[in-house]
Amino acid sequence: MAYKRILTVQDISCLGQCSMTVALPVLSACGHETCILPSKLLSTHTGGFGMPAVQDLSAGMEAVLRHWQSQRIIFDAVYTGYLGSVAAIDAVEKIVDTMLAPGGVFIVDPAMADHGKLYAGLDENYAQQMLRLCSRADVVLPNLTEAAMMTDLPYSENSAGIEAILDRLEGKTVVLTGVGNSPEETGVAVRTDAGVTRYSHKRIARSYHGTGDLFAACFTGAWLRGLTVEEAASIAAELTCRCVENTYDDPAHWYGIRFESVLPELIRMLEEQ
Ligand code: PXL
Repeated sequence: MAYKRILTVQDISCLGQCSMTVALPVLSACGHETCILPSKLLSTHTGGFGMPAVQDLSAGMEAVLRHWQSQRIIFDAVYTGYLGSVAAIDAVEKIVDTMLAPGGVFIVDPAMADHGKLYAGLDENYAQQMLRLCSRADVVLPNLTEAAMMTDLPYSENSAGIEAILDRLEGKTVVLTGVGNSPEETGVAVRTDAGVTRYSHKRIARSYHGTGDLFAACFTGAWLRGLTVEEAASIAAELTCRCVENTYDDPAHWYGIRFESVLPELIRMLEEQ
């Protein structure tokens, strides 16, 4: 398998099983060297624990970049998730401009909105800057809400209008999550130069924070091992579904996705490829 040096840039939510605390173990389980650049420190994610304690780290990011540049550090891939500030988006652009290895790839999970609205604490200007970052990516991993924002088309919870969204994304490589085919099924639509491929799996009537982050990290880790975009999306969807099942039985675990005990399954799936 390919062994890549990946830089992931996203926040650290100290508690809540999302962003960096998911990406790092998943990318390591996929067998890659994983470097991190935290954009923000939050006591929890912003989805249900009240007002988290927040420390913006964008000044620190600039200092890290200066040091890395002085050491001529480069990465095979840069993969971003929730960034949380326009300054962090700007820092990512600098990294992509100056620190990607020849042939290196840039993967963006916009991680800014769901169910038709922006995450708490993010504003329209942030959304516009994130859309600009998406336009520079080799692969974008939006959910339906974010894909509607990318295409300037209306969002619909039941995936109505998805064909128009996929048409408008022509020419890009996009892995679109949460595409429902029926009340019982949900899935992924992959748009590449080769056309659109869809995968569906059973819909579990709960959603957990970190599910999108888990999907994005699995996709990134699998794709960078040399799988096709379609193969990597299919593995990421299956694994995410297994982790949701693994969380469903535990009502006390409303705040995050229990993925840890499912990581051996991810490793097995990858080894079978
Ligand atoms: O899972 C996405 C995410 C990441 N980081 C923070 C969040 C969220 C979603 O709400 O609040 C801080």
